[in-house]
Amino acid sequence: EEDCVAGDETVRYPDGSVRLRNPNIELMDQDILYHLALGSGSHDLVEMFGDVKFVCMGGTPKRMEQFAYNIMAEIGHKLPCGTTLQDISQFSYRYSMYKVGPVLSISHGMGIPSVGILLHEVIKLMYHAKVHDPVFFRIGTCGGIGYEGGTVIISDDAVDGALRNVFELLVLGKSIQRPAKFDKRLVRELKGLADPEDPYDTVTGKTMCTYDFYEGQGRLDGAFCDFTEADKMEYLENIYKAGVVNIEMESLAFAALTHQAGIKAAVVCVTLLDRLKGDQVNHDNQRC
Ligand code: R2B
Ligand code: URA
Repeated sequence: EEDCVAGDETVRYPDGSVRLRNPNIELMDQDILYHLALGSGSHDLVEMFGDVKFVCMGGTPKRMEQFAYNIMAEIGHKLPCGTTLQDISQFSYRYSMYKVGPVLSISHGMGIPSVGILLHEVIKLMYHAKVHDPVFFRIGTCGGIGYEGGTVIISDDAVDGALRNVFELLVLGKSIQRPAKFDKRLVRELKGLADPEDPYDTVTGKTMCTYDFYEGQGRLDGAFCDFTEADKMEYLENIYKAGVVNIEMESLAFAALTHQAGIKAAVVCVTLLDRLKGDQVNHDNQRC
């Protein structure tokens, strides 16, 4: 499979556990996962997380708490009488994290810097916990390009605002670029789960990932706007012709960092609106 890195022995141990590509970590007496309020010295990470199979991330703490309860109902997971799910990362005051059996549900905040910091720490968490073959998902919201609100979009590629298929980061003042690749087999598997009876469409396509919600996504309704409506429409029509089906703000880092770690990952987003028809997101479309 051309784009399937999950079987790549250079990034995983033969038993499927996550290998860290950073030799510094093993040399430290403990590793503090600061933004998760966890650490390899302070917590038994194998005991707490060793059975994880799926790591689901989405923007907001409330939605990921709700998602954890949905998973709980789905897999028939029971909590001790009178207890509720605990936010494991509560005292980080940054991200929230819930665990339901083999599923972790974590909020990633908005944008590449936020999801990037989280991915560094969650990938290290998988390594410390000796997790085997985890699959990472981002379940998020997006703007559709030619799709009505309520459409489910599975990303088969991620590109930046200039349609480049790489995640670019300044490291020691120099630009480094990492390929942003998804596991094509996982994309097909997820698409196969769509039911023709579903009251919404499920499609696959190229996702544009931007560094801003307003100007960066060609919106006319930010605090600033130095382009015309015609300029905006020309841009959106161009990216539509290039195969872009939706725009959001995390997929590039998500694809690139999981690919780099040899972790299978997918991004599945619901459209809140069709950007070819407008800019403003109606509150009814976005509940938490
Ligand atoms: C989708 O929604 C957020 C912006 O409203 C951002 O996190 C994203 O990717
Ligand atoms: N999230 C985005 O990044 N863009 C949208 O248009 C809607 C949600």
